Amino acid sequence: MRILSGIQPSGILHIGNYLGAMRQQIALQEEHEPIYLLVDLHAITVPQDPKLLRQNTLNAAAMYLALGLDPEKAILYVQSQLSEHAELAWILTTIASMGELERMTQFKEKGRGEERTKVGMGLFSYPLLMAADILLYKAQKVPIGDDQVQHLELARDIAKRFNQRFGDTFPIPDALLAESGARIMGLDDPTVKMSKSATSAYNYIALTDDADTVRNKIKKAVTDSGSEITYGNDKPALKNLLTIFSGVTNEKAETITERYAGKGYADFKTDLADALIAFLSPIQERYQHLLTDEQQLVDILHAGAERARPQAAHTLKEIKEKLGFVL
Ligand code: ATP
Ligand code: LTN
Repeated sequence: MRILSGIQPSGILHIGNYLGAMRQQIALQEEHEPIYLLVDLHAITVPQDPKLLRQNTLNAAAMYLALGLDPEKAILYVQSQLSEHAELAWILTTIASMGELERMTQFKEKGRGEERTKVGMGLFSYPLLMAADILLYKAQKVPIGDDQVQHLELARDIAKRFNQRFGDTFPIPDALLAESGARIMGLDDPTVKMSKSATSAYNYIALTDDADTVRNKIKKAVTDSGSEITYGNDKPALKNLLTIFSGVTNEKAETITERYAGKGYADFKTDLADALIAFLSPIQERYQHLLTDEQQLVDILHAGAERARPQAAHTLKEIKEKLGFVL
């Protein structure tokens, strides 16, 4: 079974990316040979500083490895290194309609504020590039956070339409959502998802935040009214903090709440910050060490692309034949 996902190398990675997507992605390497893409072609749909994009791509590779990705088991590479992604994305623009792309909430949100005529074409067609990533490998399972489900549904529709028009080609991919953590909310606002593009750094815990920053951010995290530590929808801010606590300690949320019977938010927050720091510090040590050898990272990414290339080329050839291109 083919598993594939992508992550944008466009800035910091946060605990939401980890609990919602990366944790599960890395666990899947034990039974399958999953493919994980650093999707730089997606990242440039909003303006990127070239130097930063390059560094962020290497940083994201280092973070995957620091979190436990084994490049012998999983295939990790940079999307732009295989031109098949862009080529298939073009073909898919002829299968999808303007209407279905206009309905994508991420496009609507990211394009908000801009004059409609100025919203980038890339931002608009972004989900087709994601569909191309998935279909190029005939992936069946796609481990993603909740915010990507709509894009995956579009990929499913496109796969079905292609199959109808040109004959059975693609399996219909399913989303794999984390049991807990598929939607980590902002620390400063539990009604919106934690996001690296948030205007305030108090929205997220970056995987690279140092101990003082973590303590400070958790201290400032908004909480609900009342003082009891309970897990439920009536306390969305606390529920989110408990999901994070549980995610980094592997304890059940109920086990954690039992410990705080009769105690208040102050104790809870101190311990949550400690748990996060204990979780993050060995990862950060490995991460910093990996970044000292840039060439090694580049080599790992090249090797990943070379392992994936034959299958990408094979699928694209099959598609071109079906479309009637002269080969
Ligand atoms: P951001 O909003 O932080 O820019 P994104 O979804 O636009 O995130 P990526 O960084 O590429 O872009 O996301 C990588 C993976 O992390 C995706 O599978 C996404 O669904 C998941 N993810 C992102 N934010 C969260 C979150 N708050 N909770 C759970 N999963 C998340
Ligand atoms: N659009 C996704 C990243 C992404 C992806 C993919 C996810 C690009 N290609 C293929 C799953 C499968 C995002 O913004 N997080």
